[in-house]
Amino acid sequence: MKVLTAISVFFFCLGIISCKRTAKDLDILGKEYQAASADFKVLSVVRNRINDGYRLANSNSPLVYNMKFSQEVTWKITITSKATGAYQEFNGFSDTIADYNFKWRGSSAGYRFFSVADTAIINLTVLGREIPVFRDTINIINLPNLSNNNIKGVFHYLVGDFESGGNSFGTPYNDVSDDGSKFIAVLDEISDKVQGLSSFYFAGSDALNPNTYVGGCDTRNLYDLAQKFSKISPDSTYINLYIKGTEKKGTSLLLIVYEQDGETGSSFNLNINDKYQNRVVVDWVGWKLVSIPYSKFTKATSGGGLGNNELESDKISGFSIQLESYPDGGKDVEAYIDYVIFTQGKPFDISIIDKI
Ligand SMILES: [Ca+2]
Ligand SMILES: [Ca+2]
Ligand SMILES: [Ca+2]
Repeated sequence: MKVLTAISVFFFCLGIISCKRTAKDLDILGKEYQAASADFKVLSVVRNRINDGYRLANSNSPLVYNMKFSQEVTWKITITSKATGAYQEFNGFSDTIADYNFKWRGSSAGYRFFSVADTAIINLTVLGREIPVFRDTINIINLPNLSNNNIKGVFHYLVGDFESGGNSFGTPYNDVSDDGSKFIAVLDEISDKVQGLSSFYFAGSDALNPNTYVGGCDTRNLYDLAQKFSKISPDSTYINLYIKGTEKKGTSLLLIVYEQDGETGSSFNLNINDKYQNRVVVDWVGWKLVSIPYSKFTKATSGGGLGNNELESDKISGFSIQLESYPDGGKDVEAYIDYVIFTQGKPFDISIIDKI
């Protein structure tokens, strides 16, 4: 009788499942979700490098393990930075881990990147066990260089990462009719950042001259980016940057791209070259990756920009970020910025570095 009841319950459950089966149910019931049995064991582990320091750079091997388990099991590998909070995870179902189902070269989930001189803690957990079945630690002594690199058909050019010594933006400037004492444009090491040791903190007040304009900063020269980009559709060229909004609502960042139309080399004249803009209203709190196709930029509303009046990716030569109290003038505004990178082919995605 007990057996019959059990069978009835089993088929009753099956009945419910078959009536309302969804893709999610299939996942839950599927083989991919297999808990470790009581005698589960990690039979062998070999890391592709055995020393403490780890170069994840383009020319070096990514982090790879060769592991063998006593059974097929649902597993998760988490990688957590000791210093910065950077995090990544990989999931799978198998009795083996090798380079076809786990390979890491430094990608992260969320906004925070892993850093050089960081320590990464690696934990392998399996379904049905609370305690990791394998732990490892590596010291990251190098990371891939994306800039000026074409990876899986996506070209990357790093415009600025706001690291001390490597900052490619020039001296900031501000609306001289505003209260200059409130204008701050500095590399910031104190608050959280996306990449490296610092981001860029941009703050000011539009109260004294409420024309929405507060201040700005440009690449050191408006020809610094010349001849870096290919002649492809402006739909496939992306201006990407991480922006952190704060509680100060009403902050906007005006992104400006300059093109060398009427001249080449080490000169830039607004009267013969194009100038395009796109305004980002920073209406969120915390970090966010903003990616804008170049085709969404429009002719700048002030300060020259008198080229051939055509958006041309291969003519891009310079970049500016301006801080604004927009849409309403007169406010105290602020934002943090990090990792300004232009891409061609696809919008920026840090996970591409695992595919090098
Ligand atoms: Ca940075
Ligand atoms: Ca102003
Ligand atoms: Ca043009």
